[in-house]
Amino acid sequence: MDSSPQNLITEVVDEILFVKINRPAKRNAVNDALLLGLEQIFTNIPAGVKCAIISGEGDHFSAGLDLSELKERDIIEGLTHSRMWHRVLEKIQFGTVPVVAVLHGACVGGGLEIASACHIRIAEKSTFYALPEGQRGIFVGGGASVRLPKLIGMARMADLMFTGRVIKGEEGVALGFSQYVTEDGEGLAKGIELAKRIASNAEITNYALMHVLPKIVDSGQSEGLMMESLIATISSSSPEAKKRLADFLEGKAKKVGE
Ligand code: 1HE
Repeated sequence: MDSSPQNLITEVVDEILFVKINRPAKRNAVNDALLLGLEQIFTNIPAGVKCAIISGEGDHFSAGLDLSELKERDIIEGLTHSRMWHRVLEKIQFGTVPVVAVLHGACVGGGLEIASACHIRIAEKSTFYALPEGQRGIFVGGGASVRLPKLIGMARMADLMFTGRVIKGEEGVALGFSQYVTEDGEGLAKGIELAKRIASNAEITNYALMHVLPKIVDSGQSEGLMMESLIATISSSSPEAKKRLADFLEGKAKKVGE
């Protein structure tokens, strides 16, 4: 669409926003313009959209930071650049709709950081994960050290960086990189299936999963338990929850697994 930021394609179909990273000649490497384009998209989710799906054009999800832009920076410029990544990825993680990442090919460095900021990851079998920062003599700067240990554990993240280890899609699902793995070419269909399910949830449930659960996980036990009680009470007192509970008791709602 013409209004999409440079190197990004967006399209809304029903309640789903499709976001495609579209820089295949550079393996979807993320330069500053592309990153700011993502910020623009995830700050302005169109009304009526209930879930987003992010994927990559070409043979790869993303080769990470555009290394050609990694020029000499002084300390303040370096900090500002890393904090820009943090700001944009927080727009994805703590935006208005859950985001499903559909991965294939390279999902490395900053590409893995983008995927980690999403709420569900689906990996096609061709996906491979790595943190080449270790080999490039730098450190992750887009939030991986906070988000990735929550998915795969600290030891595994350190292993990726110490050794340059590459994890493939099927192994990655067992290790926590993704929650789903599909045959090549089938990731988007799976993404749409999940996005439709997510879109059919009560809004308060999706809100709680996106905005409250991460705070509970980051907090101490007594604060976490109190936050859980608060959000449980708020959500169950909503008219939507009351209707859904009544529907179940009257045999009008789907059973678990249907
Ligand atoms: C790039 C980049 C990039 C490709 N920045 N230009 N990320 C990395 O260290 C990964 C670097 N990339 C690779 O290891 C490989 O490109 C791939 C394994 C992903 C794909 O290989 P392949 O054979 O399909 O492609 P290619 O021939 O390596 O690359 C095609 C073009 O894309 C080529 O440019 P050309 O002008 O010579 O055609 C590459 O230079 C270009 N390209 N990847 C710039 N990353 C917030 S901090 C995050 C820090 C990081 O993300 S560090 C990790 C960076």
